[in-house]
Amino acid sequence: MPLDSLPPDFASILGPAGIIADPSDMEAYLRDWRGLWRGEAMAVLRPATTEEVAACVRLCARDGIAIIPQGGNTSMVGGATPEAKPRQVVLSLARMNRVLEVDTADMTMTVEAGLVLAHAQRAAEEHGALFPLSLGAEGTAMIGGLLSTNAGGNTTVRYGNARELMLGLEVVLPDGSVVNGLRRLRKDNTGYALRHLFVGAEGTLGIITRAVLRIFPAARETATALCAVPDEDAALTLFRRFRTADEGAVRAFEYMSGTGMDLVTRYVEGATLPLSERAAHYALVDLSASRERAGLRALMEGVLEAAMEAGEVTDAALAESEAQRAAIWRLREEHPEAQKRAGASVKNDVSVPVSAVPTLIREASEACRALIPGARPVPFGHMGDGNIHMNLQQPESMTAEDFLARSHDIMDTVNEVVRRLGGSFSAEHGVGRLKTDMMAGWRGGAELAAMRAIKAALDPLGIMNPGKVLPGDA
Ligand code: FAD
Ligand code: 2HG
Ligand code: ZN
Repeated sequence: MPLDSLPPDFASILGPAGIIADPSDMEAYLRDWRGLWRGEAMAVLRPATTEEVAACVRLCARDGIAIIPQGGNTSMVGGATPEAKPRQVVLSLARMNRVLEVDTADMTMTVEAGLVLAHAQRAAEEHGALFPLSLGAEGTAMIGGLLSTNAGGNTTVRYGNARELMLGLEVVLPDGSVVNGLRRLRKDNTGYALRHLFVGAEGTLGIITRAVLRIFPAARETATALCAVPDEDAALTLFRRFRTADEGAVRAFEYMSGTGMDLVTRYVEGATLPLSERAAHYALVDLSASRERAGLRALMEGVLEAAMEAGEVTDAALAESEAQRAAIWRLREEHPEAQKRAGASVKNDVSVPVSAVPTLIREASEACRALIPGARPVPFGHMGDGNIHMNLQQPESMTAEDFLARSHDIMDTVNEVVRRLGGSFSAEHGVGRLKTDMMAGWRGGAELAAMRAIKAALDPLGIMNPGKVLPGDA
């Protein structure tokens, strides 16, 4: 497919450092993390300021060039990958990566959209504070991408999703005008809360360029345990025990299956199980407190002892050092990488009411095994939020191509269970290009019509991330 050439005005705005046009240098921007999609672009634009972003967007609007905003390109749903079309650019925020201010009086942090999450965490730490968003891709994912997908991750149970961590946004709209909403107010009821429109919009309504984020007091005490549990119900009962004992102390509560843990210990170098025996189910409990002598170790031991007496926990390893804590977390965080190394997999990032998680895992696993004999369910994730990655690993006897050809059947099969349990087909990864065909069935009628009206009002030319989120929005 011949690509159109980039009009020369872009070079005069961005200079040589701001444009990648060499095909081999562009390659990493054209492919997604999962290796499922590859698209085309006339160029990758790398603006360094909001003014440069706005000027680029104005040129794109003038010339009818579609824009695919990109942060760390870790999307699980192909949201940041261009399609195979002749007239589009990837707009990377990577050069806009500064921490502009950390304010420990207001407990806010103002940053540019291309700041990598791990760097945001470190900046908060350097000021004795905490930016709590935490997920496996934190070394690559950027604040603009995290806000645009309303990312969840491991600490949602305590601190909420990315949306709850955002107070203000600066956004370049599809006509190149700039909404300067970089306010740091806890209360601000002044008409439509426009900032929330862009959180979770996956780049279809505008480009986030800067954000004011909430920060929190740093953790002064932590307690972390990996527990072997007999079944999914026991894992949920354990979560309830901790919540009842001290809801404020639970920083994360994650579920993992024996199958997933086997993949991690097999495919990830140095990952070893700190328990004497393999189990069919595991729970990772992470407690933290901002005060010293919070008694988290006693809380952990007390709850685990009671759970063991009740037969809900069969074995547990408590982290005795920061290194052991990191090693336990690694067993959880490496699930996506281990699945990738183990062959083809189909992901189902779904949510149900927390009480329905055990039923979801059991029924969806059973339905998937019946659909594709030999396929291995690898459910894991954020049990405390009702968000399970109900993933399926290819059978050893099947080729990756044959297995992936069944992706939509598999997703439909899982989603049937999810629908019955009152859940959602996308909990934290978004819709991207992977799930647009599910929107009409799940969010049809007035809800989808309202979304289309918002899209048409803000982006009448349809240049912002076409083909993503809304069905038929090419
Ligand atoms: P990208 O992938 O670059 O983009 C994501 C979407 O946002 C795209 O639609 C893109 O067009 C849009 N976008 C990017 N930047 C902007 C901007 N500045 N303005 C407007 N739109 C923009 N997700 C979770 O929620 N929880 C997890 O626990 C989690 N764990 C993960 C673990 C691994 C190993 C990996 C690879 C991914 C994981 N993800 C998780 C998914 C992914 O990291 C998140 O969706 C993340 O928010 C994407 O950030 P990014 O900077 O990579 O965005
Ligand atoms: C996680 O929780 C991510 O690790 C990725 O959301 C989930 O690989 C997945 O399906
Ligand atoms: Zn997740």
